[in-house]
Amino acid sequence: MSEQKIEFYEGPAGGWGALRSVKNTLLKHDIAIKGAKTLLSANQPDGFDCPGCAWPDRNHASSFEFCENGVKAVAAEATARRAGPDFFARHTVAEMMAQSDFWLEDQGRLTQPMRYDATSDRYLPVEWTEAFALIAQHLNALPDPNQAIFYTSGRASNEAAFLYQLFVREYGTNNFPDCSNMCHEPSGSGMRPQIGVGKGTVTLEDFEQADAIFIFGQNPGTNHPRMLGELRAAHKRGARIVSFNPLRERGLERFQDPQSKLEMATLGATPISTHYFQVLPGGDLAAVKGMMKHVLEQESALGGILDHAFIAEHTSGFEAMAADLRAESWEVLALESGLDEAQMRSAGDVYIGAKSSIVCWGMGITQHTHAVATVQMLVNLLLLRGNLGRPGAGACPVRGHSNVQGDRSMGIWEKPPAALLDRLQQVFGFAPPRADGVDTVEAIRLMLDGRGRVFFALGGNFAAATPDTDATWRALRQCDLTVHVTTKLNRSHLVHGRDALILPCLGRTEIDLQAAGPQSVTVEDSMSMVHLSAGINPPASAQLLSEPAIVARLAAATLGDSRTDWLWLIEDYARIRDLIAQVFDDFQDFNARVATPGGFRLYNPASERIWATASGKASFQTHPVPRDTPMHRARASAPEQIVFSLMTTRSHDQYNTTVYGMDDRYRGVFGQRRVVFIHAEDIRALGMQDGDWVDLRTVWDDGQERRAERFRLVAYDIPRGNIAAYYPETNPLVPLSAIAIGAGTPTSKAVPVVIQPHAG
Ligand SMILES: Nc1nc2c(c(=O)[nH]1)N[C@H]1C(S)=C(S)[C@@H](COP(=O)(O)OP(=O)(O)OC[C@H]3O[C@@H](n4cnc5c(=O)[nH]c(N)nc54)[C@H](O)[C@@H]3O)O[C@H]1N2
Ligand SMILES: Nc1nc2c(c(=O)[nH]1)N[C@H]1C(S)=C(S)[C@@H](COP(=O)(O)OP(=O)(O)OC[C@H]3O[C@@H](n4cnc5c(=O)[nH]c(N)nc54)[C@H](O)[C@@H]3O)O[C@H]1N2
Ligand SMILES: [Mo]
Repeated sequence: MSEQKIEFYEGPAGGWGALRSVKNTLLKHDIAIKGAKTLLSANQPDGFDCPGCAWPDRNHASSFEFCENGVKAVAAEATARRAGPDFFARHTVAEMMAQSDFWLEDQGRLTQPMRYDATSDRYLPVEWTEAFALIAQHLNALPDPNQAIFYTSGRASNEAAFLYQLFVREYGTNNFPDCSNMCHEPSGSGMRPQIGVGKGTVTLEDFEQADAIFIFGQNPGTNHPRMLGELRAAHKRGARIVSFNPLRERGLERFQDPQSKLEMATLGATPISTHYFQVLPGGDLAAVKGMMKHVLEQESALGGILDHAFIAEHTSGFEAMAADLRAESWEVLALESGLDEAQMRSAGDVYIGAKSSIVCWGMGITQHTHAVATVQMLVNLLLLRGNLGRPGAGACPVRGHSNVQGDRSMGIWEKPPAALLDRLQQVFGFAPPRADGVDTVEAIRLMLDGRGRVFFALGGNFAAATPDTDATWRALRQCDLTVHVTTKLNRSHLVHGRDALILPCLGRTEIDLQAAGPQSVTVEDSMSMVHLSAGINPPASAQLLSEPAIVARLAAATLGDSRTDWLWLIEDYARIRDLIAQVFDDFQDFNARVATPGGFRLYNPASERIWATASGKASFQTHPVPRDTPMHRARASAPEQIVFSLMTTRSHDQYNTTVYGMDDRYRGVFGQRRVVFIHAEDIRALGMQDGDWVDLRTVWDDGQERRAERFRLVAYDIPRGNIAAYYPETNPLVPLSAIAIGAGTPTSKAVPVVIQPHAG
């Protein structure tokens, strides 16, 4: 582990720093020799889909695309370390609770099913059959199936996700909270009514043709490193790249491509952003309104800027939005966005000057109170110049987990469309539950109220990823049974119900052998490309089951009179894909189409200018600039203190709740994670010094105390009144009731907090 220090990072993103980090990662996991083969098989036509992010791959056939954080994700799974029964015999749950998230993950792959034993406070080995019987017994004892909750993290394959939603609906509930609820839910909620699809409309080819690429609230250098390759190429051919981010993220500034011999040899780098706007957190809606106001003013002055034909033929709501923009004051827009009028106008000029524009966004947009409205404002911007459904243009919500989009396509959705339920009924001959289920935050409430009794998780780390840690832990501990299908040990296994199971599964990198031979699964990336993934490594332990097998065996154990032959289905996953094709029209001929090299792209009506909306048109959506958010209210409620807006974010050495290491190289943080990035003037205003230890306390209106303790102040280039710190350490500060309007997403990018000297 590196020494604790804060040191400005001079280098570009990528480059030799990335190569060094890869070497250390491989050494640590002891996979230096066989690791190379594993790594080279990531994102290859006959290899496995990288378990890192959801950014698509070029043709799925090009040479290995270098990605430092992809290597970390693969190595974390392919590690030689094991946490077997001997490990659990050595540690009580209480002892493991005292360890860090980093330590838990670092114990390596789990090897066999384990059941909690209260007498010894230990997990003890259990047979698979016994484990399934225990779950079935709990599920069948519930008076109402809606007392069971079935969480999904976005790594589950299409096949696993499809079987899972089928089993759970046949069991009788739509309680499907998933990681998407905490992630891109507002993107779907905003786009579906507006343009008729809840997914991005662009492909990688569009990135080759765009004249301008706008990036809102996203840190690709860390979270989607392969996206930098596209941005670098775009920059080199003269495209404008415009970033909106409160922090100057290194990956958005400049990039040294490890695949470019010239850049590596000369220590050269390609700049990424041509324009960089340090917008205030939550200020994007105002900033985009400013851009659009400028566009309309220029249209009046010069003409020829709006795509009138497109607006007339394809959209509704333009006049109302134009009137709203004309009435908007530049003072309010500047105050709320943190950008001055000239900056908003210059961003607008880039938009006007580009024939084709792409708008990308990430968690800096979705994890806010007005996330849905902000997403719709980004789409409004595109609509003004017909930047949808033509080459080089479109909307690009950049998804997180490698198959989070596919899981939703497969029906992992707590608010299933009636058409899906009708089809399930028709194909499988049971009556699916019709009432909506709970999302992630509602699931926590259900357990807190005692109405949620069984919690089952297909992957993920619910206890650490969700908000309001104290409440969430109380909720989980009240359950009769908690079950986690997982590859590695994490916090959620330790914050358990009265009965508890850990069920270890195969990872993507591993060979999945079933009766008909080695199986492939399928995944869908952020651009709706569906392709095969097949593991190449021997399983980490002979006792692991695949996720589809776990779901099928659980279904067989639980459902007495199911017409589905669950165990037959998992003998050959092509049989599961045939069922998927029967349920979803977009997956017609699934087996044949996915067998073609590179797979296929799902039909996306908006990218063909077909609007699957109620009116048959795309719509401009008018929204006021938010001036009464919880942040505004918290500041007004405590005028005697500085109430900061805290954004919780990812370091370069983590994958969500999985902490790979203690460095955040591009932000200059080494050997530690408990830091708070804060403006130097704000440190002075607090009467403190750079490096002081502080506690954070949430300012919320429900009378509950929420604290997170012992963070070190780090002077940083961040707008005044705002701070940033890492998740999951800061999740105790995020109130359960702090959610995005119309999407339920925790607003983890704007938590009102005060800073106090560390007590003790
Ligand atoms: N290596 C690695 N890869 C990952 C992940 C990981 O943890 N590690 N996680 C995966 C997942 S599930 C996801 S969802 C994605 C997440 O990828 P991102 O969407 O990049 O998520 P964050 O790291 O939270 O970064 C959010 C960015 O938004 C900025 N920001 C915060 N608030 C605002 C705001 O109000 N406005 C604007 N304009 N910017 C703001 C922050 O400064 C930061 O740069 O990455 C995926 N890929
Ligand atoms: N404060 C704050 N909170 C956030 C966020 C934030 O920015 N700020 N981001 C939110 C976002 S965008 C997301 S997506 C969620 C993430 O929420 P989750 O998806 O629940 O969390 P992860 O940390 O990605 O889950 C990691 C765990 O998945 C398990 N795992 C890994 N690979 C596999 C596999 O192949 N199969 C199975 N079954 N298990 C596997 C491992 O046990 C690992 O510990 O967190 C959200 N929470
Ligand atoms: Mo995510």
